[in-house]
Amino acid sequence: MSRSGSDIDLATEVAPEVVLLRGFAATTAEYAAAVDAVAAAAPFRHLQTPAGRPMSAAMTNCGTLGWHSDAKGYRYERNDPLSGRPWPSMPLIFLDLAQRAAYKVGYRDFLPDACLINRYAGKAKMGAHRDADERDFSQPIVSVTLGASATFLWYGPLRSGPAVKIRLEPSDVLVWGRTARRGYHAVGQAEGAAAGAVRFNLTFRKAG
Ligand SMILES: O=C(O)CCC(=O)C(=O)O
Ligand SMILES: [Mn+2]
Repeated sequence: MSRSGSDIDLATEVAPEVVLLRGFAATTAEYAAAVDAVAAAAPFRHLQTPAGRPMSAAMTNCGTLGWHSDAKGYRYERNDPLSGRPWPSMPLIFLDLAQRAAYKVGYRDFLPDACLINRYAGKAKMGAHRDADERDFSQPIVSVTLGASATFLWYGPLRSGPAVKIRLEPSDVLVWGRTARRGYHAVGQAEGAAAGAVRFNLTFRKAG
């Protein structure tokens, strides 16, 4: 990992090659407005797992590729299967945020082509998995929290066992790559979900 001394207080390596940039996505109202604009064109929906179960987090995408799941499996799609049209383009403020975060952690040429947007309301959460449907594992995952906080679990190379627990707050950005790129992780319910709080997560990837 390479980063400059001035970044030390902002960048915390919570596990090998998993770096938390606290408060990095500062202008959350602009990001929230961009999420709304994406969702107006490509609505949030509950995808089915390949086994036929609905996912509890609602999802949509922007960028040239969008993550999708149904009975045929996990994959990226160029068009939104709901509309048959291309996914909304990635807002420039998203691209800029993802590239600045990756650069801070030493990824100088991150050019994400996919941004999966997860919406966690009520009891929605995400079980242990790894992001493995992309072609280019030399590029990191840049993951942004908006709205409510939640506990993120980093398991690393094994799907179960002890996990590093990270409380992700709105504006926090988590970047993982290199030896951690295929690490297992999970996320709990949005804090305050019973009272209506909703968490959004932007997950930037180089998928194609
Ligand atoms: O919501 C999060 O913080 C993680 C989302 C995630 O791991 C994913 O979409 O693959
Ligand atoms: Mn993931």
